[in-house]
Amino acid sequence: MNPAAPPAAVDDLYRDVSAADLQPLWRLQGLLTEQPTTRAFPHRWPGTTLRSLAGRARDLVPIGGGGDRRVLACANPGLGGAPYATPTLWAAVQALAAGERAPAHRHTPAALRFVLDGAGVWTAVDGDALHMSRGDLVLTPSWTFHEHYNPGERPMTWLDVLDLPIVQFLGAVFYQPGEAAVVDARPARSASEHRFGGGPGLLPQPLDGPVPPAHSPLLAYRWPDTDRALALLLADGADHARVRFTDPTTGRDAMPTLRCEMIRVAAASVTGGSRQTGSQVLTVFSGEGRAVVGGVEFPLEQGDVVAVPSWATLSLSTGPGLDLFCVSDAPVLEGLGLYRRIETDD
Ligand code: 1HN
Repeated sequence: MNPAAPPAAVDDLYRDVSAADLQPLWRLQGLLTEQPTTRAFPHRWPGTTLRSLAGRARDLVPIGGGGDRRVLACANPGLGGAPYATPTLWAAVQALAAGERAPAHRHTPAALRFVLDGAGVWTAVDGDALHMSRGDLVLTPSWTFHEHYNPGERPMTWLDVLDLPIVQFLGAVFYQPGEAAVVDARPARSASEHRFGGGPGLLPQPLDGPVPPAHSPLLAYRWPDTDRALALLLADGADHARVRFTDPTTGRDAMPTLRCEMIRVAAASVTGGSRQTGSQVLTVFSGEGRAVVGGVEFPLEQGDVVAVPSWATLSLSTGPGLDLFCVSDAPVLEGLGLYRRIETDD
């Protein structure tokens, strides 16, 4: 700044700059930080609370409005009332009573379902009916029509994770209701699994389609397969094992925006810490233990949902053992050259 500048002229400058919808960088603080900063808090939504409130909503509130889904969204208290678990991830519990149907629609935000308990709901993805039971991961990729129906006798609740905040931020949300015609099929195996669920390392030939889809053609990952993979990895005495749900045709993440992994922490183990750019949502599938997230300690019980903000150190410990389903935005950061992960000793 010119030390000889008359103060009144400088005041005038700032007034005119502001009136012209401009901001001087030299007066802005905190734009470039040495390490990532985020408004999201480390946070835990207890499974007991999620189950009980989803059950009450199921009994009191009919399906309709709000995307035609009965969904309770995890709202991170650091995010100023936004219905987002982290700045990039939507996480929620969804409940469907016996005999109920959530009608077909499609949207550009991609979604996944992870079943924490029970069975009996079907999700049809572009008409392909996928049965959902405990421990299964079911994909509803971007712009695929999807509907849920529960022809069984029992209600079911599951976890939904979407990349909605990312797609919203990028100005790329499109939504379209589906046809009134409904899918009622209940095949033992979906078409996607008939073709791509054959087994480890076995790909049908020739692969379909001139343009590979941006997402995995396998739309369901079944718990017995996940469980077997984790058990094999832990058999050598490691303190934890981690598997990634991938597109069998490319080995890449199952969907372009969401990384899905299952972590098994062996009984009586403590994991080293890790931190990564981008945020994560953890869900306790089984077991119990403790998580330390950015210095905040949380007990972990079945059905808990935990938000892990960007660059927060995460470590896990357990007595009886712990299985965690973990979703992150890592493919987005990797695609942009912004992904960093370090393992720490604490
Ligand atoms: C949605 O379509 C579903 O299809 C669940 O089950 C949660 C949250 C926001 C926007 C759309 C579903 C959703 C959603």
